[in-house]
Amino acid sequence: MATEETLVLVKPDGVARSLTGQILARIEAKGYELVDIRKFTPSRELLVEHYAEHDGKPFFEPLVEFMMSGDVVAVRARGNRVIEGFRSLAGATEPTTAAPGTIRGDLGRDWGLKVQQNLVHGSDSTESAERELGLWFG
Ligand code: IDP
Ligand code: MG
Repeated sequence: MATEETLVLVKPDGVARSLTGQILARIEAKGYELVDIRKFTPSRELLVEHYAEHDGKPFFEPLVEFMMSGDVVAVRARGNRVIEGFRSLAGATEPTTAAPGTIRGDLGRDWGLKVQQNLVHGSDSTESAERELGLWFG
């Protein structure tokens, strides 16, 4: 069986709040492998590529600004159905309504800002995962 890979990002709010270890521990405890990990402050160029699908939306510029405001931890995670599995671990986009038990539901805060600072990113399809892993680890 082909083993799948996904891109997980611990966003700057997660790194600044020292939640990286807790977040990665949940991924490992679920049985996924942390194949590669990098910590750096991403460039605008990388983020504009990464979030290309959201270009033109009202939260696009605040999102890019937020993501380049500090270090991000990028993770290549591997496992059976890890793309869907990590999205399930992460929970819904909005921290306020994300289910308890999920990363965003348990740890995410609503800061009342223009962008949802929701701790993590996870690729949403095999195509996105391949594209995003190329951008962040290529
Ligand atoms: P996802 O991260 O759950 O896949 P997307 O819809 O792909 O959510 O949006 C990318 C990121 O943009 C979100 O994680 C969040 O940080 C931010 N975002 C999405 N929708 C909104 C919104 O309506 N207002 C503010 N920020 C948003
Ligand atoms: Mg998304």
